[in-house]
Amino acid sequence: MIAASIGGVGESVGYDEVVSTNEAINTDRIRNEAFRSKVVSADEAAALIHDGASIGFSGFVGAGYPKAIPDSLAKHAAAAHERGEHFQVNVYTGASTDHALDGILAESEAIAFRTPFSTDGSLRKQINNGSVRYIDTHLSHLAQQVEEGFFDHLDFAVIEVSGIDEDGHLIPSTSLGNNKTWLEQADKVILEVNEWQPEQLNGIHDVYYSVDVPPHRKPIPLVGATDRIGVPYLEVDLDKVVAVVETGGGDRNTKFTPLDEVSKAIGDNVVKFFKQEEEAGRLPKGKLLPLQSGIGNVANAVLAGLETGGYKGLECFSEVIQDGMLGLIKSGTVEVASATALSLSPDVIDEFRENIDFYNKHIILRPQEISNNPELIRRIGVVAMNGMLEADIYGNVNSTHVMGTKMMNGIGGSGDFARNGYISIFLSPSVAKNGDISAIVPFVSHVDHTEHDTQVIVTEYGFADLRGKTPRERAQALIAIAHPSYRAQLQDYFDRANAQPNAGQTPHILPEALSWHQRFLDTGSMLQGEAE
Ligand code: 0RQ
Repeated sequence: MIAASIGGVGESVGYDEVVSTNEAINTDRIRNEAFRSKVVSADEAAALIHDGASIGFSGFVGAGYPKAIPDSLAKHAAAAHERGEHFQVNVYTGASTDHALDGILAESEAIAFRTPFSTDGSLRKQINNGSVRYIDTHLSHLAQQVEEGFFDHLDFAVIEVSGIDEDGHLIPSTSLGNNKTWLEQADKVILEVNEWQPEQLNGIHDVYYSVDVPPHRKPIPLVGATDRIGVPYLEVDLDKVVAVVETGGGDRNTKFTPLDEVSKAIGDNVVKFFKQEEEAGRLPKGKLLPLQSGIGNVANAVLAGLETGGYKGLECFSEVIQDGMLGLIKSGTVEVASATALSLSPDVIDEFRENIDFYNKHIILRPQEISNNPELIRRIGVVAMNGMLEADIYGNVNSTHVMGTKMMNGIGGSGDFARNGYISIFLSPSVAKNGDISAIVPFVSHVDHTEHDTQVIVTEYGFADLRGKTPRERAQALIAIAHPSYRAQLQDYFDRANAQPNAGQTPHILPEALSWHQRFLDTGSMLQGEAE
């Protein structure tokens, strides 16, 4: 067991023995008497939530989600169902949470509606069988759209914090996400004070409080990725706080798969592209522009690849800080990383905790309406790098729907960054499922990012620089980075499409455009068989 001191409380907690979140914990993190007087058990707090409630939960990519209330709520729902009563809630978050929130609520059939992003397998099944209403939303949009009344009014905010100070300010935990907006918009607030979260997180956050809705919106005064424009705490109206629960459970902390050859090659190709841009004077030499890196194994591998590129003092303006980024900060490759969540795997969480004073100087966590803000992404000139499921020969990208119909995770922040970035890069291994699926197809089966928003596509076979290219030129660049086993097939499709009379600006053979996906569904592979 690895034991480490939780700052400030002088106790030791083993990270591989996550404290049962429903056990009574008596923390000294609640330093305001008015809040302390509202402490109840998780079960008591969950019992306040009614059937049909719309709840804004904290949580972003496995970081900073409430650890105790979802479990109690799931039990509450299961008991109601046993009594033959209806009990379901509407779940709003920052982004994905953990099985301990999405999974157990889904398994108790307690979720009626979910937005904006989820990666949980149990919930994915319910989304795809239609039993959960899911709205896949740009992460920068949700806070403002809830404020503007595009969604249901929030009945509850259930927010994890790492402490409450003497003045009643909330010290956020490992993610800020939409917490500011949920606290402002919800009628009632339930707080979880989690003593597993390091107290030294105090000071790492930058919460900007003046984002109004139109017609009162003003420019956000952030001109560099490393600027601080807000306060390091969240505010809440004490009168709205109906319960405070003390918890001690750890974040999800997903383990990344070790770097394989394909991911490493993708990372190397991104660096080759950067070197080309530096040589051409389109990116500052040795410094680049602030980087955004998406979620997933490939995005993480690309960050690791930057180290070998010999860069020092880079800046990141991203949404999640994952393992790869922490390594870059440690080596000096990255000087400062701005994001909305800190989502680290067990392999590096101890490294973070042991050197938290160092990392706090190099990390800024912001609300996601700031980390993903189109105005800021455009102003700062962010280089966006996101994973994809597939791209078509003209550069349209599908990030969300497997075979055009089944939801994978959601668009997340990829659209916020791709549409507004200085350069927008999409990354993928050239094939999935042991070669049976090509990542480059004649026509994507679902469009998340149009050809107008994608500029560079990278596989292990190279990068396709689509800037300044016509659709026909883009097709040749993309076929060149497809997996060799699919290149002839793609070229054949393109040549025949192009040879048609009146082939148009963007040639397609319409009855064949989605035939690769149909072939996969019928035969288990996109590869053309002998018989065809
Ligand atoms: O499935 O694990 O069952 O084998 O998809 O694929 O190659 O490991 O790539 O982890 O980078 O994820 C698009 C899902 C890529 C991710 C996506 C299968 C493949 C594997 C994962 P297995 P890889 P990654 C910032 C930005 C949208 C949100 C986003 C994502 C699994 O990047 O969710 O960008 N992006 N947010 O086998 C069927 C295909 C496939 C396929 C891959 N064409 N068809 N399955 N897979 N390609 C962060 C936030 O927004 C919070």
